[in-house]
Amino acid sequence: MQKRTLSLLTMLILFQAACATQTLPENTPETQTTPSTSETVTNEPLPPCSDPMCFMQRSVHIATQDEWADFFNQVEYKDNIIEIITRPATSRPWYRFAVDNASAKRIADGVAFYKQNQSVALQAEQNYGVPASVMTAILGIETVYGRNMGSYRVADALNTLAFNYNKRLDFFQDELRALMQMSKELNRNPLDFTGSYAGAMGMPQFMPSSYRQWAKDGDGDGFADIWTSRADAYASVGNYLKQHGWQTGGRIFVPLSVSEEQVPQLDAFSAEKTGLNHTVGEFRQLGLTLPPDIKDDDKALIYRLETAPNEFSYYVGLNNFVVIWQYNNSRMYVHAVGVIANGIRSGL
Ligand SMILES: [Ca+2]
Repeated sequence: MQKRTLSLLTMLILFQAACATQTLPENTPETQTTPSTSETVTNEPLPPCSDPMCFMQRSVHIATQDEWADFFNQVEYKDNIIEIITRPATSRPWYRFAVDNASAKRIADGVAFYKQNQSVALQAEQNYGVPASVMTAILGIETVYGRNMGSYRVADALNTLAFNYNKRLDFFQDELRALMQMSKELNRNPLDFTGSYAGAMGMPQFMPSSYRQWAKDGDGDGFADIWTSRADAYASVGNYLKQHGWQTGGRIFVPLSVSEEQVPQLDAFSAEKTGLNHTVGEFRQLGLTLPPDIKDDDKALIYRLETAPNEFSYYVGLNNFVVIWQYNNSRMYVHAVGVIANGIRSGL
């Protein structure tokens, strides 16, 4: 190990002579799948580093060269992570997605989990204004209520992806820096943390940058322990949703009854796949019926889900739909959260 430290440092010194001295901007886009927005980029970003040497040089504002060298001497490269992440994504229709993510069993387990953790769930609901059922549903989809949190060392996962997953080198290099930062802030070894193959941690599956920004200590022991403290997991999810604009009392989605002649227009809305570009009033003018408590000027979108082969149901997504979308950028994910949350409420 010592020998490799020396060689890394020697290489670093040689490398420094050749490498530009700019540093990367510290703030990078939010990790968890924000719906696409067009933000103005004023500075030309540097291309991502292709190796730890360059990365270390650009990251000395986070940790010293010795600390980084020590880190890179201990982390491992995990072949199977690259295999998993580069597997072609199969796009599943809702009726298949729902079997895995919003089944009756998932809902029943959610009711049980909610009941077991009712006091901390309701405490978080009170603190953040997000229904306990919604936070429970997110923990249910992310990790089956804390059962599948992933057993990779986050350091290994990020080290593997940051220099080998070419599609998202920047993203994972930023997360690697965030991991080092959070370790320092928590006074822990960066190799201590476990998570998924992509570096998402604990019951709510926060990436390190999200942990630093949104994780909360719900049980008051001074540590936002999203791995083992359910109070902390609830508080962290609640805080994330609140900070992303959750409207207390607002709905996630509303199912629509649709006539045959409305279908082409609704399909066009559904194909937009962007944020809240329309208003409820606009949809009412098309003859769609929405519950009277939803105001005409509430922002809204329309989406459809394939509920059986070639059969589609249509929904209006409201503000809180887009808030959950920022947790995971998939309409089926958001819909599943709504379905589980409704199921939990009915099952209590
Ligand atoms: Ca805690």
